[in-house]
Amino acid sequence: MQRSLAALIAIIALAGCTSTPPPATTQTSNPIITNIFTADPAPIVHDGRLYLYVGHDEATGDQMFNITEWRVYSTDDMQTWTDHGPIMKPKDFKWAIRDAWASEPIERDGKFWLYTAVEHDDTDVGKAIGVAVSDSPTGPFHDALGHALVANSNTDGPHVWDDIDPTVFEDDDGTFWLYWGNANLYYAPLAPDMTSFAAPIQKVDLTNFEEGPWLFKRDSLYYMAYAGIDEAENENEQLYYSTAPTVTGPWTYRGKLMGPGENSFTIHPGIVEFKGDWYLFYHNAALNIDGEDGAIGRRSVRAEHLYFNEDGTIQPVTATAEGLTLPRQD
Ligand code: FUB
Repeated sequence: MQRSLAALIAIIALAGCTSTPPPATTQTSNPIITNIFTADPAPIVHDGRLYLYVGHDEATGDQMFNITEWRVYSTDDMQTWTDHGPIMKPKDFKWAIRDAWASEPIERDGKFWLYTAVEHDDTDVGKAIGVAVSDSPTGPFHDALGHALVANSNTDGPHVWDDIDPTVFEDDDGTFWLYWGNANLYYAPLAPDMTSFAAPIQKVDLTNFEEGPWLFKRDSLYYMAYAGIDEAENENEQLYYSTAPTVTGPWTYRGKLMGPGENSFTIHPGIVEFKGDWYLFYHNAALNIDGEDGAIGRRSVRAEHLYFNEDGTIQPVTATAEGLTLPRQD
């Protein structure tokens, strides 16, 4: 009797030693940056780090936006962020006067090319796409061309701010593609110099498209996520996406990715795979800094996990204040 009791105790003790404790999880929170207002997140991965490009919005009072510079942050674990500070201002383009609007960088042969939207000076009108270059993902960036890559006069849009929100992508054959636009979605292949186009600018219609395109590829499918408006449902922008078998289409509308941003007319996607998991970056205007409430301007960037279904469609994402549970819990 005594022997079997001792054996039982030994078995229980052994089981206690060998059972694996549940993995420790960490919870991040949204927004990611809380000391300044930031908009239009653009994440890229380079050498095991995720670099996040944002516009720094200094709007006050009734100002819509006052985005004065682009800044970059980086992380290697999605929890701890390093602030690399400002990397460029709109006036670093001699032909631009203000508005560090949405931008996206890409690396080619050790150089980092930043495609970005700014307000043109009075030698053209409205918004334009500029291209800047740096030897490092953290800048500093300088104008690579000396004039706009796309000025308002180069496209046939319904208004003067249709040339904004560039998204840049390298296809499997080594061709780099630029998509951009507001109301109209334009695209063209970049020439090897990255500062000119290899073919004429074309236009494509995507359901509900408004602005903020973000092009990426997963397995054999091309994805275009974007901010769009479905007025029957909501007067504010929401995130939608379409997919295609090639980088130029044909695009199939796949529905809504995320509902409208809190307090915000705009929303803006940035999607990336990092260390095996996919993330959706976006912005809303839920942050309050020193009494400056969120508004159409004064937005802040955030991140959520992104889940794909077996057939390549994406599960709709809900904006959370809790942010990411790491490691990801499936
Ligand atoms: O942040 C300024 C503009 O608002 C961006 O270019 C658009 O995508 C929208 O987020």
